[in-house]
Amino acid sequence: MLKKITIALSAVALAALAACGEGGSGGAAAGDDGTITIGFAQVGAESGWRTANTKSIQEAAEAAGIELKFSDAQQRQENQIRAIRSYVQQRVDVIAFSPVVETGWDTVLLEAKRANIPVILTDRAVDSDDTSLYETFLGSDFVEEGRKAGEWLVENATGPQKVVELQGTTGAAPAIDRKEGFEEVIASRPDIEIVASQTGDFTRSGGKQVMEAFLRSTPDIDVVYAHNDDMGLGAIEAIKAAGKVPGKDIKIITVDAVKAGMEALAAGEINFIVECNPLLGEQLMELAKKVVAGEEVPERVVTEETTFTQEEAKAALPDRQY
Ligand code: GZL
Repeated sequence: MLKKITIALSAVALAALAACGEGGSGGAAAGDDGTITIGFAQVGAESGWRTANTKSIQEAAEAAGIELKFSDAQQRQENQIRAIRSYVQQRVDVIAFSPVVETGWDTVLLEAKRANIPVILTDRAVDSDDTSLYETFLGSDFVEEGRKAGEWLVENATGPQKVVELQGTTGAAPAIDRKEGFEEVIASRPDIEIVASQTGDFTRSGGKQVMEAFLRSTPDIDVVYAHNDDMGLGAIEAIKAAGKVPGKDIKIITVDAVKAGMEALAAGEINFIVECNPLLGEQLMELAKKVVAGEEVPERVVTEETTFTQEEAKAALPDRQY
């Protein structure tokens, strides 16, 4: 009898120890030789911004001596979830990802938490009530980016404006927030109206296809507000094919400020670009080191960024890193 009770108590003790080790606070342990391994689940390769963001992360990991496991989800949430699960199984020291959409992450992030693997959000946020599921969120203020786009239009629009909007990926934080910020500002001008709005999924081809449809269905478009440069560049193709002059017959406002967008801005085919900085790699690696070491990190790290007019683009282009 005593032996059975002893075995039972030992099992309980072991279970308690295991439970304590899971989801406990404090940093994960780095590899035996001190090397940190980070698992990064990237959205995809949908835009010039994403390409620059991936390059920044890969280069920063190498410079920091951090081992990077990297996956490209091709803009599909199920692929990102699968990648995060694989990083948990591989017992990486820290997981980072850019959530393709805001919702549907709690289950897999709880699995990482129970495995005592800290998670860092980069670029895009998740919409979850449980902020204990991640250590910090490093990325832009997309609502402010939308406000900046709206402010340029309000300041430069003399008279009524019919606006068509090329939204980013449905459900993605930048798409939701850039729309919110833009609408918040143009609400001050009843003569500025969004007459059509549809997702182009942050891709050049998506922006072109949607703009072709807008040009067929919506007469007298004055302005295109594209949630990223790539969709704006697609819209330029469609506008030219329709025999109109982009930047003149139809004004174009975009977000990102990647090289191709800045070149179109300097050439007068885009009128204004709100910068969204993709160079998050160095900050991410510094945060990863702190998190693995169990050090405190800010709940939110907002990236610095600016805006560009056509003249400012001409001056800035020679020094642009992306
Ligand atoms: C914004 C980022 C967006 C870019 C797009 O931080 O998530 O995704 O604006 C990219 O170019 O596809």
